[in-house]
Amino acid sequence: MKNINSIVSILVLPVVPLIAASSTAKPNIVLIYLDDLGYGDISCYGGKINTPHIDALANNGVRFTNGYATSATSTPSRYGLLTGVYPWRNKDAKILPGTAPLIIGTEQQTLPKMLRSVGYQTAVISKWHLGLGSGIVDWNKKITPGPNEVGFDYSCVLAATQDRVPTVYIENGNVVGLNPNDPIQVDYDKNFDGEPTGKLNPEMLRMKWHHGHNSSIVNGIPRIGYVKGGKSANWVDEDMADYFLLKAQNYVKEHKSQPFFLYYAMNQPHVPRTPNQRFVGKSGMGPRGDVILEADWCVGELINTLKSEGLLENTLIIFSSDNGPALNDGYYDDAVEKLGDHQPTGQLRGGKYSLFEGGVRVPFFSYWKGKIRPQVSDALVCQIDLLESLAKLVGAEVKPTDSQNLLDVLMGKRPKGRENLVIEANTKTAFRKGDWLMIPSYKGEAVLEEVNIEIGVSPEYQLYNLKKDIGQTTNLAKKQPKLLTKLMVDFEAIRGDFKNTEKIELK
Ligand code: NG6
Ligand code: CA
Repeated sequence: MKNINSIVSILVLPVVPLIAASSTAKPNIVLIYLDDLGYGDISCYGGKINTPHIDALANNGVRFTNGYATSATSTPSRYGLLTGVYPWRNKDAKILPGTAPLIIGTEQQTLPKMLRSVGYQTAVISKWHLGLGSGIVDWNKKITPGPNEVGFDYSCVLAATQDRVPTVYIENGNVVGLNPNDPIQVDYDKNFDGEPTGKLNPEMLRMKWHHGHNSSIVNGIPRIGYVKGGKSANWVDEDMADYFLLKAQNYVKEHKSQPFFLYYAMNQPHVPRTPNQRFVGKSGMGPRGDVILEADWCVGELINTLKSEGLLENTLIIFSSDNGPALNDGYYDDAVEKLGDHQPTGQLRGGKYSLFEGGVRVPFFSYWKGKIRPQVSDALVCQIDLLESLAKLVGAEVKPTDSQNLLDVLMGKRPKGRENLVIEANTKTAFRKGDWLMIPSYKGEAVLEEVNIEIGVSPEYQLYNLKKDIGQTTNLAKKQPKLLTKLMVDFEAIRGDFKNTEKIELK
């Protein structure tokens, strides 16, 4: 027996490393991307909201302290994430209405297409917000082009945001649960005759609007944009997290035979914050805190699925958020009143919509069980870098974009990231180089009044040393004119001629 065993092991042993090598070359990739989650919103980044499932990944992976979205709002950030191109290069990459056409060209290079070129199966689940169709969309027919035409084999998404119509799930281009006898129509300019609105029918509301959000009412929640019909297809807001989680879990279970890329674009804690009953009141911070708990639970459940399917060791997980936090983003939901001493941006200045750090510096970490050594990294990394970095990982070819190969940084093997980065907020741009952040002179309001966020706009040039002054309290532009000039030159070499818009657009 002994002899047979040793013969077997001699025969088997050399085969094992070969199998391991080929299965790790193309790991599954899960990109978990939250909506408006701030740098300080989760406990692993110092937040007062307890997020054990997210923390377990962050604390066992490379947790970046200088991880950036490209922009301070959703559409541009997502554009950068999926194309590797700075969003300010595309004039259409700004907060889109639910009826906007697709802003990624169907010929354009994308992250999912790159992965598909080397055999990956690809899926996007939850928030899209990059436009659908190529003009006027008939929501009762197959909606195309959309995610499936820019690289995703499978898509199950909301068109724009939870606060925008249409309030329906769209799976592979088709509205889910639509009754042909009750066709759906959507318009962002004018209401349909006889349809109630948040503005005119406050008695129908179970959530009050603070600014904007006073058009059509769905499930007692006033939204942005007008809709008529399609009632059977309306989502139940409180079930959305469970709905998308189940889709993500099923996707994993059904696609484990070949490497997959799952872009799980969760919509928490964007408005309207509608936690499932299981999470209501659990954070003590009102719905905003509760939906962060809900998101954390979803992450834990997805990890459990990866574990039970035996996939965790062969899955690279990247976690981030599309932009910084806003407390009052248009509804009265106690986000400000119940905040206590939780700091959604950590110590960062500004927030969503802002060129200050609170707008663009976000939670960002990579986790790969058994492959990545736990560490905190202060390397400068940006979501646009995923295109080049993941291409390097899987051995795919990519055409040059603004993306940089930071694979070793994501894997925790190199401490140094990018040299510089252009950040964007509502078409205005600023420049980070090393520890310095330079914001050019801009006309316009310094504070986005309704949301009560400083957006970083000032007629004065601004220069901050982020290493010494993370809260951007001391403008050193006048003290360091030479450095300012040098940064301006470097910035313009990348940015070229930049626009100076007068007022932030919210619509
Ligand atoms: C703004 C909305 C805000 C939010 C944001 C998009 C108003 C007044 N405000 O226009 O509530 O929906 O757009 O957020 O309508 S993002 O995270 O998708 O960029
Ligand atoms: Ca967002």
